[in-house]
Amino acid sequence: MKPLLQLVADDEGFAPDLHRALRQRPRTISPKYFYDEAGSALFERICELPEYYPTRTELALLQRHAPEMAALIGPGAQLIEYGAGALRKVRLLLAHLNAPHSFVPVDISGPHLLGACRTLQAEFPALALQPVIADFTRPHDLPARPAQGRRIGFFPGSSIGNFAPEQALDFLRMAAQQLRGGALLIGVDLIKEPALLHAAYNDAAGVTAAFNLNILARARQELGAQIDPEGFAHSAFYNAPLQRIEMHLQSRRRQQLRLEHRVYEFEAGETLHTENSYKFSIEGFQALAGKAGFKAATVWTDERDWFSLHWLQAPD
Ligand code: AVJ
Repeated sequence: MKPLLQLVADDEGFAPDLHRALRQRPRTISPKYFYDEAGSALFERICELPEYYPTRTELALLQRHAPEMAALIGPGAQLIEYGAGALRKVRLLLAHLNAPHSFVPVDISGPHLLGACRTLQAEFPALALQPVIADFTRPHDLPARPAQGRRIGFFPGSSIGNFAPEQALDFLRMAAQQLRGGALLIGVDLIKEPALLHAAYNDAAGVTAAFNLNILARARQELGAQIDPEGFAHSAFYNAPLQRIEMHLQSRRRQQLRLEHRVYEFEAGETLHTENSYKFSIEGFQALAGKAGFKAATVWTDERDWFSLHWLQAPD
């Protein structure tokens, strides 16, 4: 198991992106900076929360329909997982696959990915595992295509919801090219009653708040930023017209924040926008996928229509 490591360009990274975020109005930073080791661990705790329905609902759908999905994937497939994380969901597919060519998890968090791969390899000793440490939202290389089977993409968790509509389209266009001749199996969270959405991002135990605030903890630890740990509050709400949950870090008072000799002012109530989590209708998502060149096929949903998994055929 030899990982393919792809470094990001020098002008990219947490420090320059955080400076850019703090100069901008409104202030916005990419949610990819949530996922250091502590953040990844907090996200896994979110997935276990009673209020956070997406993981549980998607896992049940995978469990129920894995044989049918494996049949669609077919023999000798090269399975590519975008933003692989803990590799919990893919196990359900792998267990049913017919002689897969290889499994290629792509993730930005190297240590986390390699740890998860070691555990997976122990469970599937015959599986060819080819991890790629890269930011899957930027151009990246993959191991060569199989001579026989197809490339199949797997993008669970409704992580597509983190992208603005134009970025989601860019990602889907990139995936359509990478997966030419194959397909994409993608998890998409559905529009539902706002109270249910609100609860999922404002859990009683405060894990989502800790996850959100972890961005500031990282800035202090990694970049030596001077930020009052008590100075910001977690804020998450459903923006119905834009069909998205927004997460922000909201300044509790007027204050200053120092990052590498620069000083930034926050007014009381001013926010740093840390994440969007878009929700879709089935038709709305299929239309978006269609614009990227995919052909919508099977859709699996739960009884309450809270979450969906889509089988999208990539162009030839
Ligand atoms: C991993 C992007 C799908 O949007 O629900 C969970 C991240 N943020 N709680 C989501 C998240 C707050 C999650 N995604």
